[in-house]
Amino acid sequence: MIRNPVPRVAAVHDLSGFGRASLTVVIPILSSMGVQVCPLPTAVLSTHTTGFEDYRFCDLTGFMEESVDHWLSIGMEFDAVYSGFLGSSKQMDITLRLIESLNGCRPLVVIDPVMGDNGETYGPITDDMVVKMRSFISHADVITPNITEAALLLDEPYSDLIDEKTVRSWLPRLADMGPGVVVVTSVPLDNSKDRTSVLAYDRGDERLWKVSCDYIPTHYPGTGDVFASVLVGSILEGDSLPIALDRAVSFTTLAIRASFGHKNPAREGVLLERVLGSLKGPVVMSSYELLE
Ligand code: PXL
Repeated sequence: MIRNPVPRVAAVHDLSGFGRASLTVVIPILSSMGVQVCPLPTAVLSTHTTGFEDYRFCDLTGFMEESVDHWLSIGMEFDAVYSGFLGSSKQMDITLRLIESLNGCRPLVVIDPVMGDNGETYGPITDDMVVKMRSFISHADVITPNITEAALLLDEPYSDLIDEKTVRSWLPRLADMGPGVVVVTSVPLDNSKDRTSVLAYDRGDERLWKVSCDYIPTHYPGTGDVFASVLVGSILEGDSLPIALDRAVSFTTLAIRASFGHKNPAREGVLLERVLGSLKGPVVMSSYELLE
Protein backbone atom coordinates (compact mmCIF):
# COMPACT_ATOMS: atom_id res chain seq x y z
CA MET A 1 0.00 0.00 0.00
CA ILE A 2 1.34 3.47 -0.85
CA ARG A 3 0.99 5.71 2.20
CA ASN A 4 2.49 9.03 1.13
CA PRO A 5 0.59 11.21 -1.42
CA VAL A 6 3.80 11.08 -3.43
CA PRO A 7 5.52 7.69 -2.90
CA ARG A 8 8.65 8.18 -0.82
CA VAL A 9 11.84 6.17 -1.20
CA ALA A 10 14.89 6.02 1.05
CA ALA A 11 17.71 5.74 -1.51
CA VAL A 12 20.80 4.14 0.02
CA HIS A 13 23.46 4.73 -2.65
CA ASP A 14 26.72 6.63 -3.08
CA LEU A 15 27.05 10.09 -4.56
CA SER A 16 29.63 9.98 -7.36
CA GLY A 17 30.44 13.48 -8.59
CA PHE A 18 31.01 12.47 -12.20
CA GLY A 19 30.03 9.60 -14.45
CA ARG A 20 26.23 9.22 -14.13
CA ALA A 21 25.87 6.38 -11.64
CA SER A 22 24.15 5.82 -8.30
CA LEU A 23 22.38 8.89 -6.83
CA THR A 24 22.97 11.11 -9.88
CA VAL A 25 20.91 8.55 -11.82
CA VAL A 26 18.53 7.36 -9.10
CA ILE A 27 17.25 10.84 -8.18
CA PRO A 28 16.37 12.17 -11.66
CA ILE A 29 14.77 8.88 -12.74
CA LEU A 30 12.58 8.44 -9.68
CA SER A 31 11.70 12.16 -9.56
CA SER A 32 10.64 12.00 -13.22
CA MET A 33 8.42 9.06 -12.32
CA GLY A 34 6.69 11.04 -9.58
CA VAL A 35 8.54 9.48 -6.65
CA GLN A 36 10.14 11.47 -3.81
CA VAL A 37 13.75 10.43 -3.24
CA CYS A 38 15.30 10.81 0.22
CA PRO A 39 19.01 10.07 -0.21
CA LEU A 40 20.92 8.26 2.52
CA PRO A 41 24.40 8.63 0.97
CA THR A 42 26.74 5.72 1.65
CA ALA A 43 29.90 7.40 0.32
CA VAL A 44 30.94 10.45 -1.65
CA LEU A 45 33.30 9.85 -4.56
CA SER A 46 34.93 12.25 -6.98
CA THR A 47 33.87 9.90 -9.81
CA HIS A 48 32.49 6.38 -9.90
CA THR A 49 35.16 3.67 -9.98
CA THR A 50 34.94 2.23 -13.52
CA GLY A 51 37.38 3.72 -16.02
CA PHE A 52 38.72 6.46 -13.70
CA GLU A 53 41.99 6.25 -11.80
CA ASP A 54 42.83 7.89 -8.46
CA TYR A 55 39.20 8.58 -7.67
CA ARG A 56 38.62 10.01 -4.18
CA PHE A 57 36.40 8.01 -1.84
CA CYS A 58 34.88 9.25 1.41
CA ASP A 59 33.05 6.58 3.44
CA LEU A 60 29.93 7.94 5.17
CA THR A 61 29.13 5.00 7.50
CA GLY A 62 29.15 7.21 10.64
CA PHE A 63 27.00 9.87 9.01
CA MET A 64 24.53 7.25 7.77
CA GLU A 65 24.09 6.00 11.31
CA GLU A 66 23.35 9.53 12.54
CA SER A 67 20.97 10.21 9.64
CA VAL A 68 18.98 7.04 10.40
CA ASP A 69 18.78 8.06 14.10
CA HIS A 70 17.47 11.46 13.05
CA TRP A 71 14.97 10.09 10.52
CA LEU A 72 13.56 7.68 13.10
CA SER A 73 13.36 10.40 15.74
CA ILE A 74 11.17 12.55 13.46
CA GLY A 75 8.95 9.58 12.53
CA MET A 76 9.83 9.34 8.83
CA GLU A 77 7.87 6.74 6.88
CA PHE A 78 8.87 5.26 3.54
CA ASP A 79 7.02 3.39 0.83
CA ALA A 80 10.29 1.79 -0.23
CA VAL A 81 13.88 1.38 0.86
CA TYR A 82 16.10 0.96 -2.19
CA SER A 83 19.81 0.28 -1.73
CA GLY A 84 22.69 0.10 -4.19
CA PHE A 85 26.43 0.71 -3.84
CA LEU A 86 27.46 0.54 -0.17
CA GLY A 87 30.67 1.90 1.29
CA SER A 88 31.25 -0.70 4.05
CA SER A 89 29.71 -3.91 5.38
CA LYS A 90 28.46 -2.09 8.49
CA GLN A 91 26.17 -0.08 6.20
CA MET A 92 24.10 -3.23 5.66
CA ASP A 93 23.36 -3.35 9.41
CA ILE A 94 22.44 0.34 9.40
CA THR A 95 20.10 -0.09 6.42
CA LEU A 96 18.54 -3.10 8.13
CA ARG A 97 18.00 -1.08 11.28
CA LEU A 98 16.13 1.50 9.20
CA ILE A 99 13.99 -1.19 7.55
CA GLU A 100 13.18 -2.98 10.81
CA SER A 101 12.41 0.21 12.70
CA LEU A 102 9.72 0.98 10.12
CA ASN A 103 8.09 -2.34 10.93
CA GLY A 104 4.68 -0.87 11.79
CA CYS A 105 4.36 -0.06 8.08
CA ARG A 106 6.95 -2.19 6.34
CA PRO A 107 8.30 -0.59 3.15
CA LEU A 108 8.98 -2.39 -0.13
CA VAL A 109 12.64 -3.40 0.14
CA VAL A 110 14.66 -3.43 -3.09
CA ILE A 111 18.32 -4.38 -2.84
CA ASP A 112 20.54 -3.92 -5.85
CA PRO A 113 23.60 -5.86 -4.63
CA VAL A 114 26.07 -3.57 -6.43
CA MET A 115 29.42 -5.35 -6.21
CA GLY A 116 30.88 -5.65 -9.70
CA ASP A 117 30.45 -6.28 -13.39
CA ASN A 118 32.08 -8.30 -16.17
CA GLY A 119 33.50 -10.77 -13.67
CA GLU A 120 35.29 -8.13 -11.57
CA THR A 121 34.41 -6.49 -8.26
CA TYR A 122 34.43 -2.69 -8.01
CA GLY A 123 37.53 -1.24 -6.25
CA PRO A 124 36.02 -0.45 -2.82
CA ILE A 125 34.10 -3.77 -2.53
CA THR A 126 35.80 -6.11 -0.02
CA ASP A 127 35.44 -9.90 0.40
CA ASP A 128 33.77 -9.21 3.73
CA MET A 129 31.09 -7.12 1.94
CA VAL A 130 30.45 -9.93 -0.55
CA VAL A 131 29.94 -12.42 2.29
CA LYS A 132 27.67 -10.06 4.20
CA MET A 133 25.62 -9.25 1.09
CA ARG A 134 24.52 -12.91 0.99
CA SER A 135 22.61 -12.48 4.25
CA PHE A 136 21.60 -8.86 3.58
CA ILE A 137 19.57 -9.86 0.50
CA SER A 138 17.45 -12.19 2.65
CA HIS A 139 15.60 -9.05 3.81
CA ALA A 140 14.68 -7.91 0.29
CA ASP A 141 11.40 -8.15 -1.57
CA VAL A 142 13.27 -7.65 -4.84
CA ILE A 143 16.95 -8.05 -5.76
CA THR A 144 18.50 -6.98 -9.07
CA PRO A 145 22.00 -8.49 -9.51
CA ASN A 146 23.79 -8.63 -12.84
CA ILE A 147 25.33 -12.03 -13.68
CA THR A 148 28.64 -11.14 -12.00
CA GLU A 149 26.81 -10.24 -8.79
CA ALA A 150 24.54 -13.31 -9.02
CA ALA A 151 27.67 -15.49 -9.26
CA LEU A 152 29.21 -13.72 -6.24
CA LEU A 153 26.02 -14.19 -4.21
CA LEU A 154 25.95 -17.92 -5.01
CA ASP A 155 29.72 -18.30 -4.70
CA GLU A 156 29.80 -19.65 -8.24
CA PRO A 157 32.77 -18.96 -10.53
CA TYR A 158 32.20 -16.26 -13.15
CA SER A 159 32.99 -17.08 -16.74
CA ASP A 160 32.19 -15.67 -20.17
CA LEU A 161 30.49 -19.00 -20.84
CA ILE A 162 27.62 -18.43 -18.40
CA ASP A 163 24.49 -19.05 -20.47
CA GLU A 164 20.75 -18.63 -20.09
CA LYS A 165 20.26 -22.20 -18.87
CA THR A 166 22.78 -21.67 -16.07
CA VAL A 167 21.16 -18.41 -14.97
CA ARG A 168 17.72 -20.05 -15.02
CA SER A 169 19.04 -22.65 -12.59
CA TRP A 170 20.42 -19.86 -10.36
CA LEU A 171 17.11 -17.98 -9.99
CA PRO A 172 15.36 -20.33 -7.50
CA ARG A 173 18.62 -20.74 -5.61
CA LEU A 174 18.84 -16.96 -5.20
CA ALA A 175 15.16 -16.87 -4.15
CA ASP A 176 15.92 -19.56 -1.56
CA MET A 177 18.30 -17.04 0.02
CA GLY A 178 15.24 -14.95 0.98
CA PRO A 179 14.12 -12.37 -1.60
CA GLY A 180 10.60 -12.75 -3.04
CA VAL A 181 11.56 -11.61 -6.54
CA VAL A 182 14.93 -12.18 -8.20
CA VAL A 183 15.76 -10.15 -11.30
CA VAL A 184 19.04 -10.99 -13.06
CA THR A 185 20.31 -8.58 -15.71
CA SER A 186 22.77 -8.90 -18.62
CA VAL A 187 21.94 -12.56 -19.27
CA PRO A 188 23.39 -13.74 -22.60
CA LEU A 189 20.98 -15.33 -25.08
CA ASP A 190 21.95 -18.77 -26.37
CA ASN A 191 20.98 -18.26 -29.96
CA SER A 192 22.15 -14.71 -30.61
CA LYS A 193 25.19 -12.57 -29.86
CA ASP A 194 23.18 -9.46 -30.79
CA ARG A 195 20.59 -9.87 -28.06
CA THR A 196 20.69 -9.93 -24.28
CA SER A 197 17.99 -10.40 -21.66
CA VAL A 198 16.69 -9.93 -18.17
CA LEU A 199 15.24 -12.93 -16.33
CA ALA A 200 12.96 -12.60 -13.32
CA TYR A 201 11.62 -15.22 -10.94
CA ASP A 202 8.75 -14.58 -8.55
CA ARG A 203 8.90 -17.00 -5.62
CA GLY A 204 5.24 -16.27 -4.74
CA ASP A 205 3.76 -17.79 -7.90
CA GLU A 206 6.91 -19.48 -9.24
CA ARG A 207 6.54 -17.68 -12.55
CA LEU A 208 9.64 -16.97 -14.62
CA TRP A 209 9.65 -13.90 -16.89
CA LYS A 210 12.01 -12.89 -19.63
CA VAL A 211 12.48 -9.60 -21.46
CA SER A 212 15.08 -9.52 -24.21
CA CYS A 213 16.55 -6.59 -26.07
CA ASP A 214 19.28 -5.75 -28.56
CA TYR A 215 22.84 -6.04 -27.27
CA ILE A 216 24.84 -2.93 -28.02
CA PRO A 217 28.60 -3.55 -28.04
CA THR A 218 29.66 -1.04 -25.40
CA HIS A 219 29.62 -0.81 -21.63
CA TYR A 220 28.33 2.27 -19.85
CA PRO A 221 28.80 2.22 -16.05
CA GLY A 222 25.62 3.07 -14.17
CA THR A 223 23.19 1.29 -16.50
CA GLY A 224 22.40 -1.17 -13.68
CA ASP A 225 21.33 1.81 -11.56
CA VAL A 226 19.23 3.13 -14.46
CA PHE A 227 17.51 -0.25 -14.83
CA ALA A 228 16.84 -0.80 -11.11
CA SER A 229 15.58 2.77 -10.59
CA VAL A 230 12.99 2.50 -13.38
CA LEU A 231 11.96 -0.89 -11.98
CA VAL A 232 11.43 0.63 -8.51
CA GLY A 233 9.49 3.61 -9.92
CA SER A 234 7.32 1.36 -12.03
CA ILE A 235 6.47 -1.00 -9.15
CA LEU A 236 5.59 2.02 -6.99
CA GLU A 237 3.32 3.27 -9.80
CA GLY A 238 1.46 -0.03 -9.46
CA ASP A 239 2.76 -1.87 -12.55
CA SER A 240 2.93 -5.67 -12.60
CA LEU A 241 6.37 -7.29 -12.43
CA PRO A 242 6.58 -8.06 -16.19
CA ILE A 243 5.46 -4.55 -17.16
CA ALA A 244 7.96 -3.04 -14.71
CA LEU A 245 10.69 -5.21 -16.27
CA ASP A 246 9.59 -4.14 -19.73
CA ARG A 247 9.71 -0.44 -18.84
CA ALA A 248 13.12 -0.81 -17.19
CA VAL A 249 14.58 -2.68 -20.17
CA SER A 250 13.04 -0.29 -22.73
CA PHE A 251 14.28 2.82 -20.95
CA THR A 252 17.79 1.44 -20.38
CA THR A 253 18.00 0.40 -24.05
CA LEU A 254 16.79 3.83 -25.16
CA ALA A 255 19.38 5.54 -22.94
CA ILE A 256 22.17 3.35 -24.37
CA ARG A 257 21.01 3.93 -27.95
CA ALA A 258 20.81 7.70 -27.36
CA SER A 259 24.43 7.63 -26.20
CA PHE A 260 26.04 5.11 -28.55
CA GLY A 261 25.82 7.30 -31.66
CA HIS A 262 27.77 10.05 -29.90
CA LYS A 263 31.50 9.89 -29.32
CA ASN A 264 31.36 10.59 -25.61
CA PRO A 265 33.56 8.29 -23.49
CA ALA A 266 31.65 5.30 -22.11
CA ARG A 267 32.94 5.99 -18.60
CA GLU A 268 30.83 9.19 -18.54
CA GLY A 269 27.71 7.02 -18.57
CA VAL A 270 24.58 7.16 -20.69
CA LEU A 271 23.26 10.55 -21.84
CA LEU A 272 20.41 10.30 -19.40
CA GLU A 273 19.35 13.92 -19.74
CA ARG A 274 18.41 13.34 -23.40
CA VAL A 275 15.89 10.61 -22.63
CA LEU A 276 14.56 11.35 -19.14
CA GLY A 277 11.40 12.93 -20.55
CA SER A 278 10.27 9.61 -22.01
CA LEU A 279 9.72 8.22 -18.51
CA LYS A 280 6.67 10.41 -18.07
CA GLY A 281 4.73 8.66 -20.83
CA PRO A 282 2.53 5.60 -20.46
CA VAL A 283 3.72 2.08 -21.40
CA VAL A 284 3.70 2.04 -25.19
CA MET A 285 5.28 -1.27 -25.99
CA SER A 286 5.56 -4.57 -24.22
CA SER A 287 7.59 -7.62 -25.17
CA TYR A 288 7.81 -9.76 -22.07
CA GLU A 289 7.54 -13.56 -22.26
CA LEU A 290 6.33 -16.01 -19.62
CA LEU A 291 8.80 -18.91 -19.66
CA GLU A 292 7.36 -21.07 -16.86
O1 PXL B 1 26.44 1.63 -10.65
C1 PXL B 1 27.47 1.15 -10.29
C2 PXL B 1 28.36 1.96 -9.41
C3 PXL B 1 27.85 2.66 -8.33
N1 PXL B 1 28.66 3.36 -7.51
C4 PXL B 1 29.99 3.39 -7.72
C5 PXL B 1 30.53 2.70 -8.79
C6 PXL B 1 29.70 1.99 -9.68
C7 PXL B 1 30.25 1.32 -10.85
O2 PXL B 1 31.32 1.55 -11.28
O3 PXL B 1 31.84 2.74 -8.99
C8 PXL B 1 30.86 4.17 -6.80
